[in-house]
Amino acid sequence: MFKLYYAPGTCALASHITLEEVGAPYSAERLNFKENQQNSPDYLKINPKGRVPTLVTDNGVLTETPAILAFIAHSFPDAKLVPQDPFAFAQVQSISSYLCSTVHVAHAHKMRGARWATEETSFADMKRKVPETMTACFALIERDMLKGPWVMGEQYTICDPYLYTIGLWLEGDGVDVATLPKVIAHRKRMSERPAVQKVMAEEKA
Ligand SMILES: N[C@@H](CCC(=O)N[C@@H](CS)C(=O)NCC(=O)O)C(=O)O
Repeated sequence: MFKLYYAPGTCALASHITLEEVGAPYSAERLNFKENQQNSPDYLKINPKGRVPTLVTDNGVLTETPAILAFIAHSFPDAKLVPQDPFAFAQVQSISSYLCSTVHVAHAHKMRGARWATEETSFADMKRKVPETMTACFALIERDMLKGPWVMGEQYTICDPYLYTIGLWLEGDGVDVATLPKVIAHRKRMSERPAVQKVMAEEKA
């Protein structure tokens, strides 16, 4: 039995969808970011990073979305959420890492400037840059990374819920999604999946 800590509207959605896709036994524990629950003493004992997602497993605690997604996929091989072929799996990890370390970080400059600077003027400048950096990231994804119908082509993989999750931030980040027809078609395809519908309803409730 797994326990996923999440907050609505965050990158934890990718892990939540993936747990649902594979039919894993899990419970989902919602944190209230408005009350700063991610930094409560009790939560910091579980995840000292003060972030979501956190996945509590029988083997210990996992953080970092790419690691959690790969763990879930490998724990439920029948769901075939990662390719067998080593090179194809490395491609999955490459996309996952890009979403985690570049795209998510570009997005975080909108609300979380205090991670990188102290001056109010620096925050405003970082925020102004977000539409440009997110547009550039997603132009690359649209052109080079999304094979269609799924990210890796015919096989639905852990890249799909991850791209879907980060892609939900585009409008709020000031990106003109009309320039991203493949990404938007992928979002629609994802929104039709029962696992996605179930998790979205749960996170909105
Ligand atoms: N690299 C981590 C990033 C985790 C992360 O930054 N999560 C955000 C939500 S999208 C968070 O918990 N933010 C809370 C905070 O900054 O206080 C991952 O991919 O899992």
